[in-house]
Amino acid sequence: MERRKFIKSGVLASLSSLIGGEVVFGRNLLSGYTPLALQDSDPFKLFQKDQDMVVLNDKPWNMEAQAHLLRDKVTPNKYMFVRNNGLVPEIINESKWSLTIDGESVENMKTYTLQDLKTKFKTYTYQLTLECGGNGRSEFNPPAKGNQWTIGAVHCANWTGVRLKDVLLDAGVKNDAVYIGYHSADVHLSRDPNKEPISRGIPISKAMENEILLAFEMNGESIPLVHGHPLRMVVGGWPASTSGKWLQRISIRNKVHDGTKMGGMSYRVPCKSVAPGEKVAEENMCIIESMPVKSIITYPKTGAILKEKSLNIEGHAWAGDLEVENIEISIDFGATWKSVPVTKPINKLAWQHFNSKIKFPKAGYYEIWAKATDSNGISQPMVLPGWNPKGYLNNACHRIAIKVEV
Ligand SMILES: Nc1nc2c(c(=O)[nH]1)N[C@H]1C(S)=C(S)[C@@H](COP(=O)(O)O)O[C@H]1N2
Ligand SMILES: [Mo]
Repeated sequence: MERRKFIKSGVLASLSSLIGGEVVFGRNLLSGYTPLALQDSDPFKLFQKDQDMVVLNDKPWNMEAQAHLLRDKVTPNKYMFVRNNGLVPEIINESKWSLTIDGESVENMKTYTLQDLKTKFKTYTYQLTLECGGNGRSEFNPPAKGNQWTIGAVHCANWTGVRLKDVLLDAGVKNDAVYIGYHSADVHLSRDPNKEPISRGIPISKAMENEILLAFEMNGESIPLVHGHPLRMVVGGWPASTSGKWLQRISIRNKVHDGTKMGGMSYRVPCKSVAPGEKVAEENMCIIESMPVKSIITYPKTGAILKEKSLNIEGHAWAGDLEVENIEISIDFGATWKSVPVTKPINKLAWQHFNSKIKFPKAGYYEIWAKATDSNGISQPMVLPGWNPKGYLNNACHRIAIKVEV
């Protein structure tokens, strides 16, 4: 019998330092074997993303789309941005996965297996817009720290699951309930098991909306690992940081949830506008709720060269909890605007679409600007909206450049 060659202790020591911990059964490692932790981790392959997605960070993984990649009405996985605050959980046992409802304001603390959720409650599918609160951060000046998202941290997939409201009511919500907060299985960057990478939440009134889901499917399939497999909250219209991935526990709180990234500068903006670069005291920061009205031109791609004097311009628009009522397009740097039709959302909290023929008077360089207005009559600003320390809520008009060559 051929003798098996085990790894040498010197190699083992350097392996341990690479992995950042003891390889506990390292003496059993065969010499040719590369531990999974060190195997090639191409994020495009790993997460089944399109090669044109842009990686902003690898620890934790953060990746965004580009405007022209978001042309689909329902965003497919390969074009969905990824935002992680910590490390993706390594071991997920779907058959043992459970969700616990607890907190000061729960009537009866309860734990549900995935099977319980799927069989005890009615299932719904909604298309829901999730936009990272920091989408557009790269444009703020003075610059804000954090992932330098341009315009691609938004997606609108189909999510299938049970209503958060149905599960909360099944456990029982006391009269003094104010907020819910989520707890997840991802791992803090320090690997300290007592620290959560993120634990955010929403007021009880938002939690009771019909479209807020505890989802186990995305676009008709089980949720991909990086998007929260096997269970996640999906809160359309609010900063996507409220949509807890790898969901394990929801606390019904009798006060505003005080989990990681609920306080300080995280996902909060000055309650009153401040000058760019101004220091803001914590007590003057307010939690971001509904996201502002915004639109994106998805066709053509910026830099396109047209061989005709008219073209169908396509895009999407969304308005947090509200609806988009009007889309206007300008090809003369905002001097005149033309209203174009916008579809109704397929359900509440889903993005809406425009697709309209625009004529260009003659050959040359043009910019196409799009501006959406919500049902309260509030429009996107043409320039950057209010500066804030962490660079949230940039909903300035999207602009693309094209050349007409006939
Ligand atoms: N458990 C957990 N949930 C999370 C996060 C996270 O790091 N951990 N990131 C949040 C943030 S900030 C965003 S923008 C969205 C991103 O969702 P996606 O990666 O599915 O696009 O997930 C949210 N839910
Ligand atoms: Mo985010």
